[in-house]
Amino acid sequence: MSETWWKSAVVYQIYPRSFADSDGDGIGDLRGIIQHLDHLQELGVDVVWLSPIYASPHDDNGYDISDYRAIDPLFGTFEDFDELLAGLHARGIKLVMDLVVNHTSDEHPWFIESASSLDSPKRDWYWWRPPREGLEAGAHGAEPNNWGSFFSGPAWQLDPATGEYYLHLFSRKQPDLNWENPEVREAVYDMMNWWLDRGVDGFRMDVINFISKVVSLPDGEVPPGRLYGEGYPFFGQGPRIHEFLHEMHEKVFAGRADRILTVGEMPGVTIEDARLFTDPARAELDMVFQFEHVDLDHGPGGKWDDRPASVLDLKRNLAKWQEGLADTGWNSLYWNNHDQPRVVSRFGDDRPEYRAASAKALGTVLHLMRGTPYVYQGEELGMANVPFESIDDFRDIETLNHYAEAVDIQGRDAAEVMADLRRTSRDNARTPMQWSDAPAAGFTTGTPWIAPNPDYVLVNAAAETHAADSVFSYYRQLIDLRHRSAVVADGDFTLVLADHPQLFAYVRERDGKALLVLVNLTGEPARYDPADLAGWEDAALVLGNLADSVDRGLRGLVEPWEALVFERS
Ligand code: TEU
Repeated sequence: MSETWWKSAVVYQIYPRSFADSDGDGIGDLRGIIQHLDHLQELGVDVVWLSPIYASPHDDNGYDISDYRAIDPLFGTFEDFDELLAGLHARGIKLVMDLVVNHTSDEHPWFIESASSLDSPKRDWYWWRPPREGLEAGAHGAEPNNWGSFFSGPAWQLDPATGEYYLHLFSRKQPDLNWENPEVREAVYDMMNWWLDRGVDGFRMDVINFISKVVSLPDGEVPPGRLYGEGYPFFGQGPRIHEFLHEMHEKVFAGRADRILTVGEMPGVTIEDARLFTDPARAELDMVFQFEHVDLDHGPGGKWDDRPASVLDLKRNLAKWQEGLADTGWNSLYWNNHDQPRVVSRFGDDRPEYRAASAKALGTVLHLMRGTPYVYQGEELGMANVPFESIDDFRDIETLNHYAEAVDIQGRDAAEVMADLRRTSRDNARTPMQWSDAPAAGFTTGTPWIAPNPDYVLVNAAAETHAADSVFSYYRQLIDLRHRSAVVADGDFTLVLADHPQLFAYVRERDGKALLVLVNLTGEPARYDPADLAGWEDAALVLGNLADSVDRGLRGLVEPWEALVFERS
């Protein structure tokens, strides 16, 4: 297999807690996934990215790991895991594990030992600091710096037993590992090799650009209206990040490159950084998840501060990434994951008359660009955001902490904050996968850990898998097109109609063959001058997302949420 096999591959992300429950406890598990492998094969995906299944207290739904070499009993056993891996491989599907090594759980033995005393041999495995000079431990403002946690509150937790604070960029139960310590790095590499030796096919690496920090941990600027300082300049892409990732490549990936996929989740990464991280000559990562396009609708106050993104915003940003990594490096392509609201509600239109068409239109835009597409569970059905009614409907620590900070501490109006949560909460992506119109969407025979989206009676796999006009069937065509077409997998990208406020249009070209992708990302008809698409008059329509698209051709009009793909050679 070539070292760049992933250039024509499509990855499917499974959030195990919400995918399928086999034992009726209301929580998804490995046997539930095993029972639905045919769904993945039917869709045509090549890789599964499996969110964490390791032992965990589940403070952050498994992104707080207490044993990297144990399967959490909630999800099953190693026998179940081995059966899942064999079942995927038998279908020609690879398995990529989620690697969370910027931090562990505070219940990990490493942290327990580190916290046990000031002179513990593992004290330096984490970031411990005394109170700010001149202040007593526990006093207001005594935290070693002014950074805030991504999950609200300060990024430091006092340990009264030793009178020192430990750093946690996320929840207080997720202490940050100190990657400056070579013992930490060796322990992580050893664990990674253990999983690859078991036959897994790579890793998605959680906030891996945060592992190198400016060791002085200085205060950050406090943005207007915010309670804490911006630590990102001192932990995002820190001074040794390329050194650490290259060392990881040499100690873990080298010699396996033709088999595995490595993708680094990198909030805040720029194109310039991504060219360095994904340049094959630098032997770091295959690709990264960038966040610019999913931050476009965040206002100055961050993700909860809504700033609607225009079609021009979206296409200019995505085109910039296409152009930025055209000659060096590689793009991952995604709209959804377990942290993002559902794209059909965010950048599409989830009203019944437009949901399917807009889901297909957004899928077309994403899947036919240059890069490796990622499909998040339910995206292939056009699953939408959830009409949460009460704060009690939510489960996500980030969401619940934000509500408490905004309403109880900052005194904001609860109804306004609830509207922000409905729009943006990660729980929009974490309600049960909708398998059928049976109770609990066919996800469980018990009580689901989080309620399903009520629209499951209409939006579900049973209704879509064999329906020719379903979102599922359309996604299957997009994936098949990538497998069949070298133009899609490896062609050049050129944005066309660049200033059109409704149309996202681009050309892919390779060895004299070309595709024109013409998508109306609005609910209004879009007119354009056919002369602006000169040379495509006789092109053949190879894909359209509306029943009558086949008759439309290039006549200067694209219907609301219509996607048209033409081919010429
Ligand atoms: O998320 C990293 C991250 O940046 C998140 O803060 C994300 O941007 C935010 O939740 C969007 O609202 C990773 C995992 O994907 C996430 O599920 C974990 O909670 C987090 O790291 C800590 O492990």
